[in-house]
Amino acid sequence: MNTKLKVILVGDGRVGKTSLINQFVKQTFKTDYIMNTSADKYKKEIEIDDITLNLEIWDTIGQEIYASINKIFMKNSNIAILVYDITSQESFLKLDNWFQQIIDINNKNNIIIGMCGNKSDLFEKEKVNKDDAKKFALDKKIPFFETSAKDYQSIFNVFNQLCKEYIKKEKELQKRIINNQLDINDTELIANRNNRKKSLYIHSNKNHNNSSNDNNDSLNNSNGNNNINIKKKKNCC
Ligand SMILES: Nc1nc2c(ncn2[C@@H]2O[C@H](COP(=O)(O)OP(=O)(O)O)[C@@H](O)[C@H]2O)c(=O)[nH]1
Ligand SMILES: [Mg+2]
Repeated sequence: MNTKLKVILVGDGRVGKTSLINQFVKQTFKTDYIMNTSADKYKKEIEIDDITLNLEIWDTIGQEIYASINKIFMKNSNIAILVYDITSQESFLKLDNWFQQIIDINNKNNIIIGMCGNKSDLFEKEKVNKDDAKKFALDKKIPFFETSAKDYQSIFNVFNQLCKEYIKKEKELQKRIINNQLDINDTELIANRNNRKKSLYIHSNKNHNNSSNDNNDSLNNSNGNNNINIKKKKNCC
């Protein structure tokens, strides 16, 4: 079973993607807002039914101007988490767009997608109708979670459930491999995995001389040439 998973969080700026990841990975929550200007990578192990999964969690940038960079990072994801802010109708209305981008870039049969209505602690300022959110999730056939980045358990539940779904799908795939019953989606998935391994190898060679750490990676642009620097802007835009 492939136990190294790429998980991606997408959604508009300020919905709480970075905060959710920080809570899940480091059990911390900060009230100040620091806008990412690049995608950041985090690592976390999660154990489910005696299986240890190594999650590589990618935090993307919600702002439109970074759309083309985000697309590079959305590729070959195993799990995608769509995030909106329950106090922002606009962030909810943009979910469809984020969903489409994920589907366009990945094989929709092989990616597990979940959706979070974040900032549930701010329920008094709630602007998004919960029934609309549930209907959206139902239409897209994805699970809906209410989260607060202040509450570890709420985000743990999201990762736990989506990883369980991943394991279930992987076991089904293993069965089809053993029984020689692979379909076209399976072969596409396996080819993508092999390509991903190759591109990760190339990427790590390119960055061999760069200083990097798990939480702060450098990346290539669509030409695969120029490195885009990681800078953090405080209270920007
Ligand atoms: N009250 C509350 N604030 C949150 C929550 N999640 C994020 N925030 C705040 O919302 C702002 C934007 O969060 P951030 O994680 O940077 O959003 P991102 O742009 O989607 O990564 C920050 O000031 C966070 O402290 C939450 O669940 N509850
Ligand atoms: Mg962020």
